[in-house]
Amino acid sequence: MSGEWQRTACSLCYLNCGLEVQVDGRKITRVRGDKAHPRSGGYLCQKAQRLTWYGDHEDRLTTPLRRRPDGTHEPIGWDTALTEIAAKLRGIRDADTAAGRPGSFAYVGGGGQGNHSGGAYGASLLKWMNSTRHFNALSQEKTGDFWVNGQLFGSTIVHTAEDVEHCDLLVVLGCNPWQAHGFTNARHALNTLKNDPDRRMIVIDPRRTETAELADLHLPLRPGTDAYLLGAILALLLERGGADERFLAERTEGFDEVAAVLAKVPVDAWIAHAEVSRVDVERAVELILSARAMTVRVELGIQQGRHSTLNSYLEKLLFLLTGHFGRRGTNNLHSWLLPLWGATSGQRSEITGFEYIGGLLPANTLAEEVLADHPNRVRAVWVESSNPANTFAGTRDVERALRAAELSVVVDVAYTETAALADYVLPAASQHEKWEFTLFTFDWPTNYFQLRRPLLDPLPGTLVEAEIYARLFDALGVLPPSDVLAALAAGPRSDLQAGLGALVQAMPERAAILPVLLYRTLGASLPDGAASIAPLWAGCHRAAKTMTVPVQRALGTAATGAQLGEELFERVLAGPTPFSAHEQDEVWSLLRRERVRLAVPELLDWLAALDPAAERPDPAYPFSLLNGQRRAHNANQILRDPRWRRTDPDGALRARPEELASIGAAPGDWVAVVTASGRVVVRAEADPGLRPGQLALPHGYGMAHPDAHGRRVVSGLRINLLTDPRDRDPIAGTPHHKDVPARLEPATERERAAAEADSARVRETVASGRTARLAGL
Ligand SMILES: Nc1nc2c(c(=O)[nH]1)N[C@H]1C(S)=C(S)[C@@H](COP(=O)(O)OP(=O)(O)OC[C@H]3O[C@@H](n4cnc5c(=O)[nH]c(N)nc54)[C@H](O)[C@@H]3O)O[C@H]1N2
Ligand SMILES: Nc1nc2c(c(=O)[nH]1)N[C@H]1C(S)=C(S)[C@@H](COP(=O)(O)OP(=O)(O)OC[C@H]3O[C@@H](n4cnc5c(=O)[nH]c(N)nc54)[C@H](O)[C@@H]3O)O[C@H]1N2
Ligand code: SF4
Ligand SMILES: [Mo]
Repeated sequence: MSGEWQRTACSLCYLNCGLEVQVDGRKITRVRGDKAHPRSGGYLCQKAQRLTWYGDHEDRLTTPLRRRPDGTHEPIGWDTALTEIAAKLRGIRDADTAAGRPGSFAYVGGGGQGNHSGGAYGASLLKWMNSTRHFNALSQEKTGDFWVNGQLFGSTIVHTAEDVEHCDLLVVLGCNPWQAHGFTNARHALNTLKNDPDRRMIVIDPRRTETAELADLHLPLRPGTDAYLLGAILALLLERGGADERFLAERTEGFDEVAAVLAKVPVDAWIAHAEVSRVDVERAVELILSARAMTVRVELGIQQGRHSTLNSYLEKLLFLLTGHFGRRGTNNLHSWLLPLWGATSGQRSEITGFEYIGGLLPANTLAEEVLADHPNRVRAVWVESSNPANTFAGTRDVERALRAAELSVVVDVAYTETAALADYVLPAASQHEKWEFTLFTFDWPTNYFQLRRPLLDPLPGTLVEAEIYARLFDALGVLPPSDVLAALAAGPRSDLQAGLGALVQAMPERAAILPVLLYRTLGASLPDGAASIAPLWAGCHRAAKTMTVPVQRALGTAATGAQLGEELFERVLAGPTPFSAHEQDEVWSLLRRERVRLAVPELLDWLAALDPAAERPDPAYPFSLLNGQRRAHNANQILRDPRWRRTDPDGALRARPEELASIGAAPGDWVAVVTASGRVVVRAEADPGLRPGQLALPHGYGMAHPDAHGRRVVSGLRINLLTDPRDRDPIAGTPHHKDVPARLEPATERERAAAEADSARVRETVASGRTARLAGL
C-alpha cells in the first residue's frame, strides 16, 4: 500500500517512539515521527530511518532448520520440526519427573526492544516443563536495580521512573542519553534543559560524553568508583543538612541506620579514589541542595559497573534522602498494564546459589547451569528473541553450553550466532508482520500503551510465536480438541473464564498454558487476526481491578468491574492509548510497604566495607574497557545487515590518541585488545573525550551476514569474547561490562591482514548495496 502512512512504533530501542511509515512490497520506504503519538509526539532519532533493514534482508529465516551431525543445518517442515522437538521435550520432562528433580529446561530471552507478544507463550512452555529457569537481557543489566527496589519498596515489580521534562536538576549517572536515549525525546529534552537558565544538569561519567558537553557540571570519575563518589556525595549532603526530614519522617523508615554508616565515610579519601576534584564535588552538592525538583537518570555505567547493586542503592538514596521523590519533576514510581518481570520469592539456583530476582536467573550463569556436573543441571536450552552467543558474557562458555545441552532450540527472525549452534531453528514472523506491543512504558502519572498492527503479511515460511507454541502444545497433546476450543471462541466472553477453568480441571497441566488457551479461544474472536495478543485481555482486566479509578480517568468512563476491563481492552486494540491516569499523590498506592525501607543491611555492610586499597588495578591489564558503548550506528543485535550503517562499518575501538601512540599506532590502524578472557583485533579511532586509561568498544556488532558473494562475513567484533561471566555482581550476578580490565597491543602482521580482508568484504557489501542469499546453510 504505497503512499499511505501507517501508524507503528520503532523497535530499535526501548523508547519505542511512535512512527508513521510507508510500505512498498516488503520494504518500509518512508519513515516519519508520529506527531499524534501521546509519548513521543513526532520525535525520532537517526536510527529509525533505517528500520527497514531489520526485517527486510536476505538473511531472514524462512523455514525450520535441523542441525546435521557435521554442524550444518538442513531445512525441514514445520510438522517434522515440532513433532521431533515435542518428543524431546516430553522425554526431558518425564526424566525430570522420574528423577524427582526440578525441571531442567531453560528459557532464554522472551522479548526484545519492541516485541513482547511471544513472551507469555514461551513462559507457558517454561512452566509446563516444570521449570523456573529464565534468563534474559534484564538479568545482565537491571536485576540489581530490581533487587534494591524489592528491599526499598516491597516488591521487585515496583520500579522507578524519572521526570526529566519537569525537573530543575537532572543528574545523569552512568548513561549517555544523547546516544542511548533511555527517556522520552532525549536529545530534545537535553537541549531544552541546556537552554533554560533556571535548570541544571550534572553528568557523572568517566568520558566527556555528548551529554556531558551539555552539562553544567561533569564529574569524570575513574571507572568503577561510583560507589565511592556517591557515598562521599551522600555523606556531604547529610553534613550540610540536605536530608529532607519531613519527607523522611512521613514516608520512610531506617534513616538513622543509613545516616550512621554515611557519617563514617572518609569523604576525602573516597573522592581521591574516584579521582575527581573536591571543588567539583562541592559544586555538585550545592546544586543538589538548591534543587527544587531533582531527577536522577541512570543506566549501564553504574548497573554494569563495579559494585552494581550497591550503586543502584546509593543512586536511590540520593533522591530518597533528599526528598526528591514522589513529586512532579522528581523520581517516581509508575504503573503497569502487565509487568515485564516478576516478584522475587527468595528462590535460589541450586547450582550457582544466585537468587531469582524478578523471576530471573543471571544471564551470566546460563553456561554454568548447563555445564555443571550436577544432577539438576540444565538439559534443554530454548532461546527466543535473544542472541546470547553474542550478548551474554563469555561467548566461548555460552557456545560450549549450547552444544552441551541435550536439546537447543532458537526462535528468531534471523540466522543468528546462537541459531547457528542450535539443534533446531524456528523462523518467526517479524515485528512488522504481526501484532506486537511493548511493555517498556515507564510513565508517570499518566501511562500509555501501544499495540501495533502488522504492516506486512508474514514472510512465507514463518509463523507468529503464538502459533509456534500452540502447534507445539498440540504436538505435545496438551491442547484440547479444536472443536472444544472453537465452541468457547464462539461463545460470549463472559463465559470464557469458566470455560477455561473446566479445560484445566480436565487436565491440570493445562494450568501452565493459559495464554495458549486464550490465544486459541478469545484470540480467534478478535478482529483483524489480532489473536496473538489475547493475553493482554487478562492484563486489562487485572488493571481495571487493581487500578480502577486511574483506569476510569484514563478512559473517561464510569464503568466498573468486568465492563471496565472490556472497555480498556477495546481501547488498547484501537491504538496508542493512556491506560492509567493517577493523581500525583496516588504514587504511594503503588508502594508495596507502608513506608520506604531505607536501611538495607546487606548494602550498608557492603558500603561500610568499601576499601580503595582493595581495588588496585592489575598491572597486566591497566586499561578500563567500556565494552559495549552505545553509538549512532548500533542497535543491539536487531539490525544484522551491515548495509544499515552509514558510518563505522568496522565498529572501531576508541582510545585516546596519545594512548594509541604509546603502542606505535595511529587512528585507522588495526590494534589488539587483550583481556584475561580473550584477544581481539579491531580498527582504532581517536576519542580525546575518553578518560585517560579508558578504552571503548561498541555494542551491537559481531553479527554474521551474507556478503555480496553469498559468503558469511562478521561485521565488527563479538565483544563478549573479551568478558568473563564470573566477573559479576555478588548479589545480582550482573556483569561488569563497563569496566573490563584490558591492555592494548599492536596487532601482528597476520592479524592485520585477516582483519583487513574481512573489513574489505563488509565495506564492499555496504558499498554495493546488495548482499546475496546464501546458497546453503
Ligand atoms: N544507539 C543505541 N542506543 C541504545 C542501544 C543501542 O544498542 N544503541 N541499546 C539500548 C539498551 S538495551 C540499553 S540497556 C541502553 C544503555 O544505555 P547507556 O547505559 O546510556 O549506554 P552505554 O553506552 O552502554 O553506557 C553508558 C555510559 O556509561 C559510562 N561509564 C562507563 N564506566 C562507568 C563508570 O564506572 N561509572 C559511570 N558513572 N559511568 C560509566 C560510559 O562512559 C557511557 O557513557 O541503551 C539503549 N539505547
Ligand atoms: N559486553 C556487553 N554485552 C552486552 C551489553 C553491553 O553493553 N556489553 N549490553 C547488554 C544489554 S543492555 C542488552 S539489552 C543485551 C541485548 O541482547 P539480547 O537480549 O540478545 O537482545 P538483542 O540484541 O536485542 O537481540 C534480539 C534478537 O531477537 C531477534 N528478534 C527480533 N525480532 C524478533 C521477533 O519478532 N521474534 C523473535 N523470535 N526474535 C526476534 C533478533 O533477530 C535478535 O537475534 O545485550 C547485553 N550484552
Ligand atoms: S530513540 Fe529509540 S525508539 Fe526512538 S527512534 Fe531512536 S531508536 Fe527508535
Ligand atoms: Mo539493555
